Amino acid sequence: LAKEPLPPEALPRDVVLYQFEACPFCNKVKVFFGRDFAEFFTLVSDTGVILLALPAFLDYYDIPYKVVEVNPLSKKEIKWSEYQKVPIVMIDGEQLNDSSVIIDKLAHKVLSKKIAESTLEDEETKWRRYLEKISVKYAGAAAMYFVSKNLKKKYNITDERAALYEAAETWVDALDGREFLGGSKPNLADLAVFGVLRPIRYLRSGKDMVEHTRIGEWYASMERAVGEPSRIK
Ligand code: GSH
Repeated sequence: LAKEPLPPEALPRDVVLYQFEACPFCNKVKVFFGRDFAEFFTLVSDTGVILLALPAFLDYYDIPYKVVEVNPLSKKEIKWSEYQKVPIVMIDGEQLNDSSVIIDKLAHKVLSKKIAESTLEDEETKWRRYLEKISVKYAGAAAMYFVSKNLKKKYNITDERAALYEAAETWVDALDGREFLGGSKPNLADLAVFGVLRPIRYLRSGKDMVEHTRIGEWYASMERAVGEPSRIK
């Protein structure tokens, strides 16, 4: 499957994140790299859901990114830096300090450029708006789920699942028989929805979603199209 070409200057070639495993600011940035479910919600509330497309986007375009675990005591991995806090992100040799700055710049460098440079079809815009709505709704529902779990009110799960299933079915309806919303290749809306769902796909909620809705086929196509994570181990 040939990937949609992007202007080469729009793509970072080399992305490195320096972090502590347990730093809340780092975790905010890690969401970008598609690691964890809980962090997904931080990003939804902090920066808007469209940014969730980024890890899927980096993987789709095979942009390599590296995560460097910094020793919190010696900090020897960031000895070269004047700024001595984490997270730090290097993009093509440019150093970004502070989680908010990082998220902002990454979003601009990668996503906004793509958005700005492509003349988005109406449909794609419409779907990105829709995604913002449902993700906020679902994130809210899931946050409720964690709260209610603590309170042992497990029956609240139903509503959360219903919201997720409904969103999945609506998405499949929109595909209208096409492999991707973008047709034979994923467009940014496909990548954004995939970016949102990927962190939960193999958790209970994601498995349930694939089992109980028609989204599985599109999801599998997206997995094939996006390919292996470009994160360097
Ligand atoms: N405003 C910064 C951000 O949002 O990135 C704060 C970053 C921050 O305080 N990081 C902590 C750190 O690096 C770890 S959670 N502390 C080490 C130190 O201050 O020496």
